[in-house]
Amino acid sequence: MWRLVWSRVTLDGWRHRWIKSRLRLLAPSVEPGAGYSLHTGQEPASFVTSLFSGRLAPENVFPFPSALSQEQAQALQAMVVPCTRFFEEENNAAANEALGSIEKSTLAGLKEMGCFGLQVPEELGGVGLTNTQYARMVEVVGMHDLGVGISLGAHQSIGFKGILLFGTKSQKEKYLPKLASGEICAAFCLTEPSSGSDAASIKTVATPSPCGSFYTLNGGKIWISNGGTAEIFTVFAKTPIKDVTTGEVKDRISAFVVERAFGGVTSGPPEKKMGIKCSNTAEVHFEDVKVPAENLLGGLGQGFKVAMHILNNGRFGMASALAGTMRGVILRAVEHAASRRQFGSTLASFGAIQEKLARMAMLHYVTEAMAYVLSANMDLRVPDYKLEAAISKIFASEAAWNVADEGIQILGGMGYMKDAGVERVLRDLRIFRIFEGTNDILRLFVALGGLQQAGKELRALQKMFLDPVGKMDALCVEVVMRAKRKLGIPTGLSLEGFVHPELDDCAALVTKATDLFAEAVETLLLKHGAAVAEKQFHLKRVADAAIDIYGMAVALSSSMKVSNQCMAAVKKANSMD
Ligand code: MYA
Repeated sequence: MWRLVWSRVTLDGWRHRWIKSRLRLLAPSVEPGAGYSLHTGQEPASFVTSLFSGRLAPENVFPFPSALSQEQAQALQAMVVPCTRFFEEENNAAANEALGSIEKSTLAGLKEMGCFGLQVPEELGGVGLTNTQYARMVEVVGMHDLGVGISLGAHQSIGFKGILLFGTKSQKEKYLPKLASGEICAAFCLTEPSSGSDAASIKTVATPSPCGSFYTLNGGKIWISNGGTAEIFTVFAKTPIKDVTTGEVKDRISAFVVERAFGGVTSGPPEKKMGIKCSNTAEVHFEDVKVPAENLLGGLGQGFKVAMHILNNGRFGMASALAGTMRGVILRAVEHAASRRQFGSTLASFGAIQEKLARMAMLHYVTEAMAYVLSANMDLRVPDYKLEAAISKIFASEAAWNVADEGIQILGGMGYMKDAGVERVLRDLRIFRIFEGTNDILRLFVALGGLQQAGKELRALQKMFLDPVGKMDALCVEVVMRAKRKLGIPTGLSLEGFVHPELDDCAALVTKATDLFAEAVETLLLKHGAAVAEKQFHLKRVADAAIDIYGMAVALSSSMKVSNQCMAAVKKANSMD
C-alpha cells in the first residue's frame, strides 16, 4: 500500500516549473507551521482536509481515538456475544436469499435483541448505542448476512437517522419508539428516475397549502431500500421559497417525515436484484399526499444539507459492516488454505496463497481502522468528518470486493459453487460501490472538498504576498516549505512521539507522501484554478492519493493501539511476577 501511494503521488505529469519563479524568494529556514495557520475555515480542518495543505493534523488519528468507557465496552460485549450466537445459530443467509425476505423467526429475534433501534436513546425505547458500539454491532451483522444488514441499515442508518439528528422533540417522541422496537420500519427517499448522483436535481414537489398547515407531496422515488415494507419515509422534495430581500421565489429542497398512513403513498413490487436479495428494494410513489407542516424535518429549504448529513453520518456503518464481511471471508479462506492439500502440501504453505491472504488481511486491517477512527471521532464530536466518512465508504467497499474475490480464488471451484456461500457475498457486495453515493462521485467529493480548502489557503497566501507588511515571517515559512517540497527535502512534518521508533520508516512514508501530495495539489490549483473542478482524470488521482495516505495513517495508528495494549499486558504480567 505504501508503494501504491508513492507511485500515485509522484505522477511525472504533475511536475511543473512554478518553483523556479518562487525559488528566488527563498528565505532562512523557519519551522513549518510555527505559531500561525493559514487555515481559513470556521472549524479546525480534519486530518484529510489538512493533508491537502501539506499539514498533518494528527490529533484525530493519533493516538488511536477511543470513545468507549469501560462500562460501555462491557455493555457492548453483553450485546455482541448473543448477537454473534444468533447470527451463527438462528439466521440463515441462504434461506433469506431464497425467500427474498428475512425469515420471520429471524426478524422476531432481531427485534427482541433491539437491533431495530440500536442508536435510539433508551428513554425512547432504543438501545442507546454510541457510534463506536453501533459499529461493532453492525460488524457482526456484516460478517454473517449483508442482506439483513441492509434492511437494518436502510431503516436506522439512513431511514430514520434524520429524525434522530434533526427531529423536533415531538417528532422523536411520536416516531422513534415504534421504529426502535421494529414494530414499523423506515426508508430514505432521495433517488428518483432522473436524479441519482445529482441529488439536487430531484423533481418531487411539496406544495404548501394556503393555510400553511400542510404540504401536498407529489413525485416518485426509485430503488428505495425498504421502500415496499416501510411505514415511515424520510422524503426529499422541492419546496418554493420566497427570498425575503428580493421577493423572488426559488425551489429549494426540504425534508419531510411521511407516513404511509397519510394516504396517497404506494410502492412497487420488490426489485429483482443481483444481490442483497432478502432486503426489499422498491419504487415509492407519492400522489397528493397531505403532509402536516409539523412533519418538516430540519427547516424549510434545508433538505439538501439534511440529506448530506444523514449520508455522512451513516457511512461509518458501511465501513464497519464490510470489515465484518471481510473477516468472515478471510476466516473461510484461511480454514480452506490450512486444510486443503494439493501437490502434497496444504495450500497455506504456498507463497502465492500466502500473498493473497496477507493482502486480504491488510485490506481488512485498514478498513477496520478507518471504521473505528471514524466512529470514535463522531462520538468525540469532531466537527468535520465528511471526507473521512466518504473515504471509509470508498475504501471499505472496494477492499471488501477484492477480499471476497480473492477468497473465492483461494476456495477455487468450491468458492464458485452456491453451497459455499461466498458467491452470495460477492454478489451482495457489488452494490456497495454504487449506493450511498457511488465511489466515483465520492472520489470527486473528496478531491474537490480538499482542494477547496487548499485553494482558500492559497488565496490567503497570495493576499499576503500582495500586502506583506508585518507578515514576512509567515511568508518565509510558506516559501521555504514549498521550496523544500519541490526539491524533495522533508519539510519537517513528523509523527515522532506518536509511533514506535521501529515504525519510524513507515511514519516517514506518511510524511513524505503528504509533502508530495500537497505539492501535487498546489500544482493543480495553480495550473487550472477553478477549472480544476472539471478535471476528473486528475481529481480521481488526487482522491486516490488522499485515500491511501489516510489509510496509511490509520493503519499506523491502529498498529500502535495493538502494541500499546501488548506493552500494557507485558507490564501487568511483569508486575504480577
Ligand atoms: S441513498 C442515495 C444516495 N445518494 C447519494 O449519495 C447522492 C450522491 N450525491 C451527492 O452526494 C451530492 O449530490 C454531491 C454534490 C456530493 C454530488 N456533506 O454544489 P455541491 C454541501 C456536507 O457540491 P452538487 C442510497 O443509496 C456543499 O458543501 N455538505 O452540490 C441507499 C455545498 O454547501 P455550500 C455537503 O454539485 C443506500 C452544498 O452542499 C456534502 O449538487 C442504502 C452544495 O454542494 C456532504 N457530503 O452535488 C444503504 N455534499 O452551499 C443502507 C455537498 O454551503 C445503509 N455538501 O457551499 C447500509 C449501512 C451498512 C449496514 C449497517 C447494518 C446495520
